[in-house]
Amino acid sequence: MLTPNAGALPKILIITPTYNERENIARLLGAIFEIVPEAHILIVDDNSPDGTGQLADELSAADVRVHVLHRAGKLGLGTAYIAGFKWAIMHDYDLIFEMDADFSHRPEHLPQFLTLAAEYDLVLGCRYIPGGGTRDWGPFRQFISKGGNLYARTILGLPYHDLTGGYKCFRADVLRTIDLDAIQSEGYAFQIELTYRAHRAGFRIAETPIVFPDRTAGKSKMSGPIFMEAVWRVWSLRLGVTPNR
Ligand SMILES: Nc1nc2c(ncn2[C@@H]2O[C@H](COP(=O)(O)OP(=O)(O)O)[C@@H](O)[C@H]2O)c(=O)[nH]1
Ligand SMILES: [Mg+2]
Repeated sequence: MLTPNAGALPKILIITPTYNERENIARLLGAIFEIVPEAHILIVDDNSPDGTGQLADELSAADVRVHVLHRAGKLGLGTAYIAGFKWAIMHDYDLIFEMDADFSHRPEHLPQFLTLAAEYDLVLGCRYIPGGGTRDWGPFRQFISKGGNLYARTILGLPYHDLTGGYKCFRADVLRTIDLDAIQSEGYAFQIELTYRAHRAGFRIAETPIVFPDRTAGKSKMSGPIFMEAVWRVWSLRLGVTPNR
């Protein structure tokens, strides 16, 4: 399909939501630019008490490739990405990544996403296919994550092996087509719902193996309620409570 940017190099945006990631953000930007210097990065910060937003502003002032969206308070991962997606569409980016700020989504994997994005509309970073995996996880966490993926995959009838992960690359078309305002999920459910909606809309989806190490700096923001949201939201998607586009 012809896009406004057909023939030219794709404009790449990496969206990274932050809440208290002061120890990670500057290092992450450096690591990304070392691998994909032509990319732009959008930090969506929720008024982090540790001053991540202020640091992001300083990084943005020093580099035209760095952009920042500030929100008033901790409003959740899902709406942070939706705000980022809308910003990406408004600014005509062609390829839009989701990436955590804590190095669990390793920048070294970016090139393999970019290769597949030439042919696919959505590329999913997958821990649970050959070549992928987790590092430093105990057996219980592995069991919950693998079990959660099997649960969502089975109930929604999807052929993909990592539905809860959030290292993804979208072609702008996907984000323009999906009704972003209809998405209400926040955490793991948000990732499941995006892939489900893209699949239902008929987009071509590829999987690429990623190795996912645990964060070494800062703390996880995921919680029991975020996990439970995914458990029931899968059924609400399956039963069509949420519109399919
Ligand atoms: N803007 C924003 N970012 C968030 C929020 N919750 C989590 N994040 C960010 O989302 C990414 C993934 O969160 P993380 O706590 O590492 O999740 P985990 O890897 O599943 O433990 C990190 O970059 C967090 O800083 C939120 O409410 N708002
Ligand atoms: Mg993390």
